[in-house]
Amino acid sequence: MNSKFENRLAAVKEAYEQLLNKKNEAVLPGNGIYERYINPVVTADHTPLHWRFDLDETSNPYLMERFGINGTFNAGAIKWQGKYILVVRVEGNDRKSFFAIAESSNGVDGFRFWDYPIVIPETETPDTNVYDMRLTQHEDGWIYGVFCTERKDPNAAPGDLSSAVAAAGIVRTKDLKTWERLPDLQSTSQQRNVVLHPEFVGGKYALYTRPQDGFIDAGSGGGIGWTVVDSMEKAIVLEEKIVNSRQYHTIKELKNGQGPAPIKTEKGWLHLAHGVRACAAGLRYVLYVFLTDRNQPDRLIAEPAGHLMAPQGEERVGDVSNVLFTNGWIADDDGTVFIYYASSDTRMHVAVSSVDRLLDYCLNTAEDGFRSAVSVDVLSRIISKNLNR
Ligand code: M1P
Repeated sequence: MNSKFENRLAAVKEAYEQLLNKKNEAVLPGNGIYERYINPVVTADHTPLHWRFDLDETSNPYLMERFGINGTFNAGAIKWQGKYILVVRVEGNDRKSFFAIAESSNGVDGFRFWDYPIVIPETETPDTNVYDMRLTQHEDGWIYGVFCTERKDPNAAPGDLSSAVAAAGIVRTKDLKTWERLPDLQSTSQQRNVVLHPEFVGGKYALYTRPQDGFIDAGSGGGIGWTVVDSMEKAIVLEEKIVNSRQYHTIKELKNGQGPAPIKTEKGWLHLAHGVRACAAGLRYVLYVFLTDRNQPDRLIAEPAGHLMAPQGEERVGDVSNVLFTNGWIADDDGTVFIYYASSDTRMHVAVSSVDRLLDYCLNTAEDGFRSAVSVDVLSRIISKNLNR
């Protein structure tokens, strides 16, 4: 006869396998730029049972969770040995994030976590929290992961238990299993959303940065920055220029951060980023794209107005509601682009597009005119063209 424990274990396992085997479907007809998919691709419930439960009846007779997972979001992405790999930000119920790899063979469903989370070696100054890794397969032969390392602000006033300092932590690997920690990026500003460009530029490593005066407030931080460094083993921001700035009355008025490493195309470097504005409901995070020059990746050449993706339906609700965030995408050899995005700091989704479609969107959508009258003019031209065919 089965014990209560065994019955419960069987039920938990069945629910888990059903979730992991659920097929995903594109939401059609979509907007022509990309297709969203019906189901999230990775949720807290996708984390392995052997992480969450002690599976030994003697020490866990109620088969209760011993390690709660609060969310799985903001994943870096890479195609590796034919598999779609996400380096997921997994957040425990204790609010600490860590990285773990989930892989799928088709990129839209069937994501399964590897058995163990990634072990990130620490520097002399231990990280309090680590999150949002951007993966870059660099032409130097390494796969780099640049992530946010957060530590308590040493200058916080007594009683201030919230002030923190964000810096860019750097790791590299050749097999996604063993990760070498390099010194953090040295910068006079707080840095989150730092991303390594995949190619050398003028013989140097190039980084997209996001200078901020404070942990939350951008202050004088102008948007997506750019810096070049001689070495990733001692990376120091000496000069920083703004590639894509924050702008009044746009989707990136308050904050503007690079998403994953850009994709090289015939027409330039295709970038995915997030913009933030403040409203009565709090901060609203949306995704947008822009294009920079193929030979000069720090020169902006095209940017459609507004967002590419904004939170919809259940995406709008979660731990930090009204947020879409991305730090991972994969371009397949046939030009298919898998955009991995997180909703509301809670779960991971995919949207599928192509390099051609994203370039068409980037180059043939009007840029922001910064005034209502200009938007009406743009719209009127589209209407007239359609009505006078
Ligand atoms: O909570 C929304 C996002 O807030 C931060 O993003 P940013 O650096 O642009 O402010 C990050 O903590 C990110 O992880 C989070 O999703």
